[in-house]
Amino acid sequence: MKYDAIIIGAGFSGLYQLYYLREKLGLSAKIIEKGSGVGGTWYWNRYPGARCDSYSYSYCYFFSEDILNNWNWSEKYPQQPEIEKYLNFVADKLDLRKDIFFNCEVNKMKFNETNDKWYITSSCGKNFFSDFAITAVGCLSSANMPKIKGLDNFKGKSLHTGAWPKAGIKFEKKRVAVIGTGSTGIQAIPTIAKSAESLVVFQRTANYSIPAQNFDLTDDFKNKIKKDWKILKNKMLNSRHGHPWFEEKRSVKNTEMSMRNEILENAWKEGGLCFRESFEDVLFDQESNDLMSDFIKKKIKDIVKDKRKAKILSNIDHPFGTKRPPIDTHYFETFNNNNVDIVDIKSEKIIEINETGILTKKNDYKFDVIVFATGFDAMTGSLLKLNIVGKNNLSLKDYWSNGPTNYLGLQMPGFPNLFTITGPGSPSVLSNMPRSIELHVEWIGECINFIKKNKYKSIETTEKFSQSWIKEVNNAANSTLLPKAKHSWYLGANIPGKPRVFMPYVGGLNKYRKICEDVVKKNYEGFVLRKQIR
Ligand code: NA7
Repeated sequence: MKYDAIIIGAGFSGLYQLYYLREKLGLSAKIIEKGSGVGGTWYWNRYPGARCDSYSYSYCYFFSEDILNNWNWSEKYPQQPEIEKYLNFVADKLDLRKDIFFNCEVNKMKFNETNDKWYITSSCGKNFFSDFAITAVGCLSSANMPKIKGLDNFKGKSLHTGAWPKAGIKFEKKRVAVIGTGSTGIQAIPTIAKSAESLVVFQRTANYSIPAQNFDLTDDFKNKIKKDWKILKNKMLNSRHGHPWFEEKRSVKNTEMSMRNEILENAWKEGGLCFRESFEDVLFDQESNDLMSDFIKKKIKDIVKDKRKAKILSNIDHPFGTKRPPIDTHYFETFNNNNVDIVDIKSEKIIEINETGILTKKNDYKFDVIVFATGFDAMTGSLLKLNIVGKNNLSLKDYWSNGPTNYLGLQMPGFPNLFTITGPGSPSVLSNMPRSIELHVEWIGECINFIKKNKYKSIETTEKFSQSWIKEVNNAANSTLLPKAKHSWYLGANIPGKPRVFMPYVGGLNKYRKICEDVVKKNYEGFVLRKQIR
C-alpha cells in the first residue's frame, strides 16, 4: 500500500499529524497503531490513580477552536479515562479512525535508496510504502520491566503500570507490592492502598513530591477558559515549559527567610508543577535548590507520623527538580495508614522474587499482586523498537549506540524523510506535551508541504548540524543542576547498559520554538533538500 506519509502511533501527536497532512495538505496518510484504540500513553497507562500532571485545560489541542469549544474538562488534573475519552472525541470529530490501522505493530522500517521511499512491515500482515515516515510513538512508551531474579516464578499476578489490563485489577483482600516511587508509583500507591488488604512499597530512590491540590472546575471557570483561550495559548507558547505560567523573577537564596517560607507555604497550598516556578533559580543554583529541597523534606517529616517511614521517604539523594518532579494526592499521608509499609531496597536489598512474593535480605514478603511502577526506557526505547534502518543499511540502533544524535530532535542524518515527533534533543518531556507536539506536527507538516510544492524528493539533516545541536543540548543541560541526578531517566540511567546522555533539551520550549522557526526562515538550514533520487 502506497501513501504520502505513514505515521506510527495514535496518541496526541499521531492524531494531529494525520489530521494536518490529510486535511490541511490534502495528502494520503495512515496511522499504524499497536493498540486497539486511540490514546497512546493514555491508552496503555490505565493503572489506578493515573492522572495528568499538567492542567487539563492546558493539556489539550489548541489548533482547533471547534474542539476547544466542544469539550469540557471536569477537574484541574484529568484522570486517564477522561483523557482517553477526549482523544476518542477528537478522533470521531475529525473522522480520523478510517485512516488508522489498529492492532498493528511495526516490525521494521527501511529506507529504500533507489526510490527514496520508506518500506514498513507490520505485525498485521500489511506492508506500506511511503514518501515520509513520522514517528509519533511518545517518549515514555517502552516499559522497563527490571530483570529481578526469579520474576517468572511468582505464582500471583505481576504487572507493569504501563501495560495495565483494560478490565482493571481488583485489590480488595489482596496483599500488594508496588516497586517504584516515580510519578507513576506516587499516583498509584494512594489509590491501591484504599482497597488493598495490605500494601508494601519497595523504594530504591526516595523522591520529592508536591501535592497536586486537585479540584473540580466550576462552570464559570470553564466558560472563562473558552473565552480566553487565545490569551492562555499565548502564555503557554511564551513560557519555558509550555505551561500557562511564568517563573517568578526572584532567587530562593536572596529572599529573606520569613518571606521565603511564606512564598513556599503559599506555593505548597497552590500545589502542582508550578511550585518549582515560585523562584527562578531552583534548577540553576545549588544553594537555592538546597533551601527548596529542605523545605520539602521537612514537609515529608511533618506529614509522615512513623519516624522510620518518614526517614526512608525523606532521605532524598538528588536536588529537587533534577528528576521528573511528581505531583500527588495524599501520597505521603498514605504512609500513615496501618495497611501501608515501605521498604528501602538500598539497605534491604531484594534477593529474588519467589513463588509467593519478594525475598529480601531481611524478610520473605508474601504477596498476591506485584505492581511494577518501574518506568520506561525513555525517549529512545520506543524509537529503537521500530527497527529503523536508514541509508547504507545503517540501523538506528547502531547509529545511536553512544546515545541519540539528531538535529532539533526532529531528524537523524542518514535517515531521510523520517521525522521524530518529540524526539530526544527536543524539549518534549520537560514541557507540557501537547504544546511540544503541536509545534512539531505543524513544523513537520509545513516542511512536507514545502518539499511537495517545490518538487523535492527528499530532506535529510547533516552530521555536522546534528553534532552541533547535540552540543547545544549538552550545554543547556550543563548550565543547570539537572545532570546532578545520576539515576535519572533523563540521562538513560534507569536502564542497565544504556548510554548516559542527557536527552531532552533544557533550553526552554519558547527558545526552542524560535530556533525551529529560524531554521525554516533560513530555507531549512541544516537540512539537505534533493530533487533527484541519489
Ligand atoms: P520513573 O520516574 O522512571 O520511576 C520508576 C521508579 O521505579 C523509580 O522509583 C525507580 O527507582 C524504580 N525502579 C526502576 N527500576 C527498578 C528496579 N530494578 N528495582 C527497583 N526499583 C526500580 O517512571 P514513572 O513511570 O514513575 O514515571 C515516568 C513518567 O511518566 C513520569 O515522569 C511522567 O512524565 C509520566 P530509581 O529512581 O531509578 O532508583
